[in-house]
Order: sequence, then structure tokens, then C-alpha cells
Amino acid sequence: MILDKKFEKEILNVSCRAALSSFYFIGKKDKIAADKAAVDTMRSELNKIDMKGKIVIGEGELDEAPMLYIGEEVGNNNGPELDIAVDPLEGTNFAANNLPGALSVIAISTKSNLFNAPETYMNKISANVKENNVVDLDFSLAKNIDNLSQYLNKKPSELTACILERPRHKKIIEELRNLKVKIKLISDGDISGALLVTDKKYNVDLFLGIGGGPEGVLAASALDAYDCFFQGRFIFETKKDKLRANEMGIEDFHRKYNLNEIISGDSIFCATGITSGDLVTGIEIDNTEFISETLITHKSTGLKKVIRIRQKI
Ligand code: VTB
Repeated sequence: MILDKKFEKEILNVSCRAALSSFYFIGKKDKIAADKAAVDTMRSELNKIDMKGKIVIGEGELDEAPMLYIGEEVGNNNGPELDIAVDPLEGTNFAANNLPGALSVIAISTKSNLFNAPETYMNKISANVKENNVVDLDFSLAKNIDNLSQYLNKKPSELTACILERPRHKKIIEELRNLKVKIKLISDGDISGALLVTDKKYNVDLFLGIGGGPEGVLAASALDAYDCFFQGRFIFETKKDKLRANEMGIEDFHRKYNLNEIISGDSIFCATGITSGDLVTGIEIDNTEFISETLITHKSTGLKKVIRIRQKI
């Protein structure tokens, strides 16, 4: 099933309005308030849309309400059944500290086409590669770099790998250095990191490492529209994680998922800038209006571009 084109405009509006709400909390050193503003606006805007929507990737579980929790129903109930993944404020640190890269992110798909997963970590890899077996989560880093270097016809020293700066990545970063690969370290915001492989202008050839699972699912939706490669493996560490994963139908805790097992069928993805970053610029206020930039993709129509719009506040 294909998502009607009208949803492009509606989802775009949801992410722009959520970004605006969060924008008022930029640099206020209050991650929770910035996040809550985006969540509340996302919910009220989603509830205006003709759909029977269900949050499958959200801000937590029911007991953590009033977040947009996994399983929450949104929309006015007059329309198609849709699955929705949200990260109303991706980069809470960026927003709180007025740093580049805070985004409001949402993806929708037709029912049952978006992976239903609890909030855990995920080991991820993405590259602008059309074939399988060039890069793979199960290959050694050296093999991934060697294959990618042949595929892109670049020397390893000409490749750039993007990774979150975390102690857990110390070994990978060291190995990349030994392989002479250029490193782009990011402090947060790995949806953006994963998407930097989509266009040559970002100068990133490979994204890898462990970040949030929900962020992985959201990035996969946009990467699908760009026909890029993505794999993810959820990390279920605690008993609670495993129990929750089981309840959601996940039996094999070590399974590696290819992009189309995470997102299949049609999807629309929107990431609106709150503060300016690599992908989009941040919100600009002009009297009673605001200007926003959104990276929007729609798999079935081939839409993939940055849209700059002006709206009434
Ligand atoms: C990433 C990043 C997020 O969390 O997923 C990261 O995209 C992973 O978690 O912006 P840790 O910070 O625990 O490593 C964020 O940084 C914050 O949600």
C-alpha cells in the first residue's frame, strides 16, 4: 500500500511545529522542557490528521506517559491505519546548550511496516552502497573498509567514517585510525550521522557504532528513500529489555536486521532543524511567522529534498 501524497504536507507540518515549540527552549539548559514542548506539539498536531495512527517507536512506555509512548494511538480515527516513529527532540543536549544539530524527527509507514522495538541500543552501519556484502555488521572493520574502498574507488585514507564519541567506541576509533580512515566524531545526534552517507556533499562514506535503537529505525526510513545500505542489531542487555523484546515478538536477541526488515513498504520521513546542523538550518523567527528547513523523503514518490517553508506562528 502507498501513502497518499497529502501526508507529506501533514507530516511536514507536524515536524515543523514540533521544532518551533522546542526552539523556544534553546539554550535554556533544560532538556526535559525542550523535549516536552516538542512531544506535546507533535501529539496535538498528529491528532488533527485523518488517520488511525499508532506510535511504534516513541519516547518510552505507557508508564512514562505523558510522552508519546509506544502503543499510543494518535490521529482522529478517520483514515488509514498508520505506524508512526517519533523522536520529537533528537539531540536534547544540543537544544539545552544551543549547539548545532537539534532536530525534530518523525516517520510514518502503512500499518505493520515499521519495526516495533523497545527503547534499547542498536549497533548500526550505513553507507551509500546499493549491494549486499560490501559492508556488513558481521564483517571485521578492516574488511568493511577494504570492501568500501574498492566499491567507491577511493583509498582507505580518502574515506571518512562517522561515529558517536563514546568510550564504548574507543577500540573502533583506534582501529579506524590505524587503517588511516578519516574520522568524523559526533557528540550526539546519530540520526543525522547515519544520514550523512546519503550525499557526497557531506563527505562521509561510512557511519557505524552503537546508538539508540529508535534513532536507527528512523534513520533507516530516510536511508530507504535514498536507496542506501543500513543494518542494525538491537542490544538487549537487561532482563527487562529481553522481556519487553519478547512481548513485542522478538525471539532472537542477536539477530541482525537489514534495512527492509526494519522498514518495508512505503514511508514518509521528516527531520526539521531546531538549531542549524549538517542536514538543515534551524528555526528562524520573523515577527508573526517562522521559517524552517526540513529534510523530507517519501519512498514511493521518490521525494527526497530539503524544504524551506514560512508559516504563521
Ligand atoms: C544517540 C544519539 C542521541 O543518544 O542515539 C545517543 O542519536 C545514544 O545514547 O542524540 P548514549 O548517549 O547513551 O550513548 C543521544 O545522544 C541522545 O538521545
